[in-house]
Amino acid sequence: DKSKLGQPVGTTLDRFIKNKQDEFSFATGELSQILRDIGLAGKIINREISRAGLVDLGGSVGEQNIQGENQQKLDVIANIRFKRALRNGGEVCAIVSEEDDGIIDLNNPHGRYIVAIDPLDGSSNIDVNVSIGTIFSVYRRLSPVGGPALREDVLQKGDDQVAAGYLLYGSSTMLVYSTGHGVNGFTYDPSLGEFFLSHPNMKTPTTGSIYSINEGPSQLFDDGVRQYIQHCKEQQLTARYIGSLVGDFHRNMLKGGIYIYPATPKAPNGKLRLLYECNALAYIIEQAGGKATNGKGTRILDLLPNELHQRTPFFIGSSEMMEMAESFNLATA
Ligand code: AHM
Ligand code: MG
Repeated sequence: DKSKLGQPVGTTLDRFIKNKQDEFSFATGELSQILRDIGLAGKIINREISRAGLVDLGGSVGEQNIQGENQQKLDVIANIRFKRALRNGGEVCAIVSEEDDGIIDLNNPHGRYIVAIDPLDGSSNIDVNVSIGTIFSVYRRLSPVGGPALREDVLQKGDDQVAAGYLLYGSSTMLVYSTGHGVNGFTYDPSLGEFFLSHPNMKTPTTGSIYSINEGPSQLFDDGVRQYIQHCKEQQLTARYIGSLVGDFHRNMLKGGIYIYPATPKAPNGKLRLLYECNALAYIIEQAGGKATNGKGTRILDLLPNELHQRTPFFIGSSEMMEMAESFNLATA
């Protein structure tokens, strides 16, 4: 039994990465090592999450991260686990994380890669047993090896990603990633402790019937966004919104749909963060045949960041739905 890629069913993540390393001759296997490190940390987080209701890991530690959000204990745990895995792997010199203010130097001055990560996204959903995720982007550093990573290393545009992906801790745990040669998805088998290739060469439908937006504050949205939502209703599309970006994104990518987190007067750049939320998913959706923009006609992957925790309005999904949405002049007040 063979998958579409010619990989035997039952291909583990490690085997798949190994095969790809041969195929694309990733210079030294460093990128492969990073993906394996992320997979390993993901397994550990998966274990912690699945016990969250049992061992009082849920709830807030009573501290806020630098963006004034309540940090969940699992946010902290996930942040530590990913940093440790990437430090020990040795290939990554610095990390940008949703949970840390500045650039995190991993004391790997010879590491040639940078990782931007949201270790646990949608963490307000932990206490209510709803899916959450990890989102990551990998960049090659620009500064010479041997010294510390610089701001220019971490402020690269999304087009410069060399790999990106996410883990979804859902009814199954999945790892989905791309190195710019299509998108592949792996499902975790907890009894074997392995990720297996389950979704080879993922493509998103060119159109679909799902729209995903938190419509509560719609009175604050620009006219174009409101009119597009009205259009979705007139078309009798299906509204689906978990409030966990990875879950909402993953569903829409598989089934066809559009996800929107627009700007409001209070949050003129929306809520979601360019470096470790939007860029990775934009890279994945483009690899899967879809589109991602800021609703002002600019591809997410073209945005040049100037701050680590910069936000952007976010429109992402099936190409025809994105084109329809963009035709509503989304940024017009
Ligand atoms: P977080 O990084 O603090 O978890 O916030 C990001 C989450 C996304 O997962 C989700 O898409 C969004 O916030 C939901 O926001 P809202 O509750 O405003 O709809
Ligand atoms: Mg987040």
